[in-house]
Amino acid sequence: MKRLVSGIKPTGEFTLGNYIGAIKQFVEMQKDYESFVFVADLHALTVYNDPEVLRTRIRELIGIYLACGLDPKHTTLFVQSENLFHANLSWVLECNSYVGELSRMTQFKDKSKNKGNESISCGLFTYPALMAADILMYDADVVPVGVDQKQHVELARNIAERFNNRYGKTFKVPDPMIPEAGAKIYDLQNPTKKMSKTDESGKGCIMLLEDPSVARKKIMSAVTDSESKVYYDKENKPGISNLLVIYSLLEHISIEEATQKFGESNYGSFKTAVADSVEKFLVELQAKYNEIVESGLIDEVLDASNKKVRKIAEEKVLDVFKKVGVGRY
Ligand code: ATP
Ligand code: LTN
Repeated sequence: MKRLVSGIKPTGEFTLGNYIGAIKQFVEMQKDYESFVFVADLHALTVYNDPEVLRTRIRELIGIYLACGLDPKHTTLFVQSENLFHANLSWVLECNSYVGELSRMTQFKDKSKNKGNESISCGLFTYPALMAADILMYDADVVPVGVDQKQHVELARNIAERFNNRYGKTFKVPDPMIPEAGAKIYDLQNPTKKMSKTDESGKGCIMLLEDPSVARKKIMSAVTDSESKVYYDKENKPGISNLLVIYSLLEHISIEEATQKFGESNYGSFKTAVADSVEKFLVELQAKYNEIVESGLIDEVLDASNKKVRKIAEEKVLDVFKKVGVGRY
């Protein structure tokens, strides 16, 4: 069975963008792939996070993974920092990456823009090498991510190929997998910008654990356009197109079917339908989440998976150390 590896950072509140762009794919693919899905908590350290809040978010994300339908029978869920080998492999991969290629990462450029070198952590710069370690550690065949992460997966491919050429076949070269529809969910107030958990006002962003009635209001006040016809046109109607994508993915129908359904509707009734759909999704998700939190399942699942991932990782890191010549054996 082919392997899938992916993760999400436990920073900020988790969003509908994280669900549609990432978690939904993991859930749909878990029966066909041996899946490893983790909480990328070491990646969260690239910027300062309150330690208590960070720790809360780590558990929260595992709860969300389970509530969204990741099944421990198919998916090994774990916390990145609890497997100490990730940081070991990351160092070796950093030493096989170049400052030039890391400087070309658009996420680094975006996140460091307008900040002086004295305030950007080195971790923000070397972030993709740690991400490569997460992926290459488990010999991933596919890495489902939102489109914004594709460049990092491509870098992981390059690092794997370079390492294999230098030291002999060690890593599988992974493929990114970007969902076709919903690769990017946009901010409801600024629909040309990604819906992001680090959005300051929060008005344009649906949080998975927020009050569903608040989420409903956010959809009802989403920015649209001055026309009054519902159809998909990302360039000229980014707000409506974004709502069509959200609706079709939550209702498991195509954008064409959603467009046909609302082609004759005004924006008010279209938004009401999208708001109903989002509200229902959140109510159901949160009911499952609360049940999971109370059941103690989170620790049970993590305790069981830790042994498994550490064993795989230790073998990989020892092989890498042997190949690069560090250690006595
Ligand atoms: P930030 O918003 O702070 O940059 P992020 O949400 O992009 O963070 P992660 O939480 O680590 O970063 O992202 C987890 C996954 O969710 C990634 O695969 C990312 O591409 C996906 N994702 C996040 N936001 C969206 C979005 N608006 N649309 C589609 N996918 C998204
Ligand atoms: N960088 C990713 C999170 C992440 C990841 C990974 C995704 C860390 N390691 C390995 C896929 C595979 C992000 O910010 N979304």
